[in-house]
Amino acid sequence: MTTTAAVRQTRSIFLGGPFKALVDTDGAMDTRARARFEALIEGLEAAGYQVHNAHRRESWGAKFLTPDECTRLDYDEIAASSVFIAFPGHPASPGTHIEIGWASAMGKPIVLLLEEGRDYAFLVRGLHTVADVTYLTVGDTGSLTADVLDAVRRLAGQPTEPPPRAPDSAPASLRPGPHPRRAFFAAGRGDQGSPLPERAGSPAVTGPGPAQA
Ligand code: 5HM
Repeated sequence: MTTTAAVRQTRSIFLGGPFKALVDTDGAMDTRARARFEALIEGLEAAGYQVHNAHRRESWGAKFLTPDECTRLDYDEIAASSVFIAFPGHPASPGTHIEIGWASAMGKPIVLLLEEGRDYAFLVRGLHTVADVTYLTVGDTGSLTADVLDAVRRLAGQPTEPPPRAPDSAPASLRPGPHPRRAFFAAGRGDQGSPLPERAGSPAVTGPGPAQA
């Protein structure tokens, strides 16, 4: 079995988002953004998914790779992943927008994590017209990891060695649901997010929100 095949079998996920602008001159990443990435990585790995993430790989900014090194690695890891997840960022993350373009061109299912009340590029808002995109809103409710897991389970299926199944009494947001792929979920509102019609409309991201990861 090739390495790439092995990676695919474990249901690998690529997690992207703003990086360079969040690292200070001492090589330390913004603590709030780092914690958000760490929580997502921990949740995905606990559920049995392999997670590719440059922020962790590059020691949260303390050990940046060169542009030639990280570009090739990110491209190959996205190609080997079952699902691509990213914070497009506000302000927009240049590297993440390139990765979103790669992932959509590769035909990967995409989960975009959007901040309430922020404006995003037309091509991010309209990406669902040409790619399989699930938009999730990032809120302060702490349900982001559960919402992401829910989306990933629908898009990638269960990992090869799944963890013990959640009991039927578990909250719906922790169990695979029948949501349409291009649904828009509001964090904290669980299954009550407004579904988007296929190939019509943009994610409505309104209201005040905290700074983007
Ligand atoms: O432009 P920005 O740094 O925000 O781009 C972030 C995205 O580029 C991340 O999703 C990460 O996968 C990738 N990246 C990387 O792999 C970015 C940088 C620094 O720009 C890096 N390694 N050193």
